[in-house]
Amino acid sequence: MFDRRRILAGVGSIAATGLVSKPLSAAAPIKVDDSSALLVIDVQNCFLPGGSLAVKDGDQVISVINRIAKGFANVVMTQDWHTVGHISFASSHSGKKPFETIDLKYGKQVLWPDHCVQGTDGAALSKDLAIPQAELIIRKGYHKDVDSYSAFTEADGKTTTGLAGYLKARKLKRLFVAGLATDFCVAWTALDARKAGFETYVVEDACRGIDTQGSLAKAWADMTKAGVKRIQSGDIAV
Ligand code: VGL
Ligand code: ZN
Repeated sequence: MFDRRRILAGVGSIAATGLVSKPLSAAAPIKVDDSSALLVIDVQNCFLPGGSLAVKDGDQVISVINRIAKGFANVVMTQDWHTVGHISFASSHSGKKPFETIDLKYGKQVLWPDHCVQGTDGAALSKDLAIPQAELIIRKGYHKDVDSYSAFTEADGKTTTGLAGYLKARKLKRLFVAGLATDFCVAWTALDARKAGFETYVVEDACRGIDTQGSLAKAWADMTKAGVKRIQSGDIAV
């Protein structure tokens, strides 16, 4: 005869050790290591509430970014940095309005309100970012006739910003991307990071999107297809 009490007691002791207490679906926390870098994309006044190209709830990324940045020894920030009369501005094309598109030599270009003009307050990084250890600020979009959403490669698909070379020289291989806007500069940066062979995570709750003409859904579809990992800030081990 088996001893029912003993069997039940055994089950109880397994539960008490914690072996069965975690749901099987919980993913392991993602560890930040010496080869990891946080890329903080375009957290600039123009993209924040009150700015000329304000991203809805854009300011909400700041506390999330400040929190996760504490876990990174390596942080790179980017700044959209346009000339006066930049080709991406609707005001540079007669009869065109912001959010319309035009065909340029290098492809389709969404036209934007004037934003992030070099040296202006709108182009400044948010004063609420608290990431003193950031090592590099990379500026992009400074060629008047070419836009650059990506922190790696301009919209002509060939002119490089030098970021891939910097990261490789520093032996940084795993990139965590956060900032504004999910569907433009974050997505293009993440896609180029994959093309350059980096392991790439986009921290969704540390980003906000513009979402014009289906751009946000398309950006996530493109990123997923390219092997970008879509994570939340809470997935990163602290
Ligand atoms: C951005 C539109 C135009 C961005 C920059 O930072 O996502 N979007 N320029
Ligand atoms: Zn821009």
